[in-house]
Amino acid sequence: MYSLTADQIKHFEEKGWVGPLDTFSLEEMEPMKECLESNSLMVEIDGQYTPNFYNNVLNVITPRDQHLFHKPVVELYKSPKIVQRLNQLGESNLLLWQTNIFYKAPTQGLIKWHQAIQFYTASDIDFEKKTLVFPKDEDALNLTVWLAVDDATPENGCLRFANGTHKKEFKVLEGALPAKEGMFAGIQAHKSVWQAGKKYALAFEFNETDWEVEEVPVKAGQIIIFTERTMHSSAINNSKQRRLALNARYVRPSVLIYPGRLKGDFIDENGHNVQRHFSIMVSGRDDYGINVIREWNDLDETEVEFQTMANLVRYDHVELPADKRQLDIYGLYQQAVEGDCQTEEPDPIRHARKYLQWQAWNRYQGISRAEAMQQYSQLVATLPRKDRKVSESDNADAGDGDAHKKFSTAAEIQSWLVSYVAELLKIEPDEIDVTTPFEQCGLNP
Ligand SMILES: O=C(O)CCC(=O)C(=O)O
Ligand SMILES: [Fe+2]
Repeated sequence: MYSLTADQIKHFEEKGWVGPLDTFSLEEMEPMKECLESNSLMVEIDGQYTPNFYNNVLNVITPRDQHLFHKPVVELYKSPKIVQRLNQLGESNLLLWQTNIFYKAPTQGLIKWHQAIQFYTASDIDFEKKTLVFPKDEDALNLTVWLAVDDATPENGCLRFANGTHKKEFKVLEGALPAKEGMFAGIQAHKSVWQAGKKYALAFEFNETDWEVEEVPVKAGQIIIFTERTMHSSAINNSKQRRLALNARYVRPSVLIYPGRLKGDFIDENGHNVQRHFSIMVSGRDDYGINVIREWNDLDETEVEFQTMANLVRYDHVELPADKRQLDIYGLYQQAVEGDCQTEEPDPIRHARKYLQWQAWNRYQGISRAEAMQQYSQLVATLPRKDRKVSESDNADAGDGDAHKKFSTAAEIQSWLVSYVAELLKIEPDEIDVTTPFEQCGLNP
């Protein structure tokens, strides 16, 4: 039983947060760490390197809700080591509804003072738009569990809390802070995704000198739990290494999550389409029936395979082939995600590449999205891997442990590819003629 001591509960009630709490060993953290590292790509935005994460259920680049697709992430947040402690603080019926990645590259990462509650009861896209509707006769409860993936220190920008602020709601100053100076402007991934296209960010009437501020260093595998009202912030990463952390939010099932859904409005406050979003009951039961609650996402096998293969391309784990087949990959991807091409024919002279891509997409006109997904997966499976880092679901699909093997020669790569392709085509490996290019192995339409 992972329980909080009476002193820890008192600390939480008085200060609005408790931690650091020993929770996971480094070995227990490893699958999640490996998963996030292989499913991200460092990109340069405005001169700063930042990881891009793609959400395979919501189909958008975002550091949010990776747990909807990646089991190593969700498993940690469903763990009794976390949930039993939350039960002591909140109540027995809890839904896990959101996770976020906070990646601070060196010299980045200032996060200004904020209270989580305002992000969900107002919004920085539209102050009327809400993410959570709390029942009128209940105290709002939206607990955050912040998990350190790397050690967080005062030098690299660990969390700071303003003790006792959870007992107060701070006034929101509408239209006072331009979006580019908002809370999360110090983290490129958040700025370029969450604040993109917005005019204003949330701003609070809050002065840190009025409060006792406490900085909380945390070791990898430890958590901090805090409430929806506790004011928190974190400083710039002044170290030479990244500072990676993951948080999750939990509410009671009586809280309506994404109320717009009921009216067919699936665009949330970050501009993400949440039609396929779901919450996970991590303890107790749901007596309300107002939310989309599932054990796991609704992607079928074909789509999981497709997303896994698309991640290999997105995260640069495969060598892309030269032109024609690269265009096939593009065309199949578009057909799989969007169906038939509806866009206008680009000018072949002025936008030559766009025109070729448009043509490639149109080549698959009329085939179903599932068929396009299958063809895409088969095609990507033939591409040589750049490294052997693969996602968890990909490991599971390989099923024979081969996914961990390191290849050092072209012959080894060829032999692995041949057996893999043979398996896909349901033929014997020696039926594949390795002297002719793979295009002739029946993988292409
Ligand atoms: O990781 C950080 O520094 C900030 C995290 C945060 O704002 C949160 O978990 O709500
Ligand atoms: Fe926060």
